Amino acid sequence: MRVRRVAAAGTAIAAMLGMLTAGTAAATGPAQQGVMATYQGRQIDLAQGRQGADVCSQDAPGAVTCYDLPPEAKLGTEPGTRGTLDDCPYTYACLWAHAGAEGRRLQFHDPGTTDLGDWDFRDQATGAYNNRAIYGFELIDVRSFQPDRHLFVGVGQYVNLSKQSYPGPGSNWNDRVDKVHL
Ligand SMILES: [Ca+2]
Repeated sequence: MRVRRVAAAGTAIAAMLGMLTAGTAAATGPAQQGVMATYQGRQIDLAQGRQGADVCSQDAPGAVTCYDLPPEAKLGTEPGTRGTLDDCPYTYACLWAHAGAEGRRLQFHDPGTTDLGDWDFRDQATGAYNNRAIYGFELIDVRSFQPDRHLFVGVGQYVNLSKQSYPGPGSNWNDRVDKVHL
């Protein structure tokens, strides 16, 4: 719509003014949002924190639900307890904050690239499990002025990232993942 109006104005100056106006509107708009999720009957912006949610699940394009596990199922989401890989639903790619299916979990169903900063989970993953029916997924460490690093997780594979070597003396992939690509 805006493009058509600018074209009708017919001058480069008008086009520039239009761009400037759009830029000003963007700069004065609300703070950039992360992923919006449904949690306890309301919408939360995950980039502002998960507000205590045990699990956040991307179940369909644009559909993210966070929830708390019932007390008897808390095992795995509290520090020092253990869940199992079966906590990751079939057809999902899962990330945990700690190794051994322990800690808070994110799970992704649909293809796409997810910036974990939008999920309050950047540089936090330690466990990754691929319970998808087919296709692997990639974990990505974003680096400034250097190529990003990628780690592939095959179907049925569990990776303890703290035991996954990363280039550099004594380095590993723990707490490095910035993006997930399905
Ligand atoms: Ca990183």
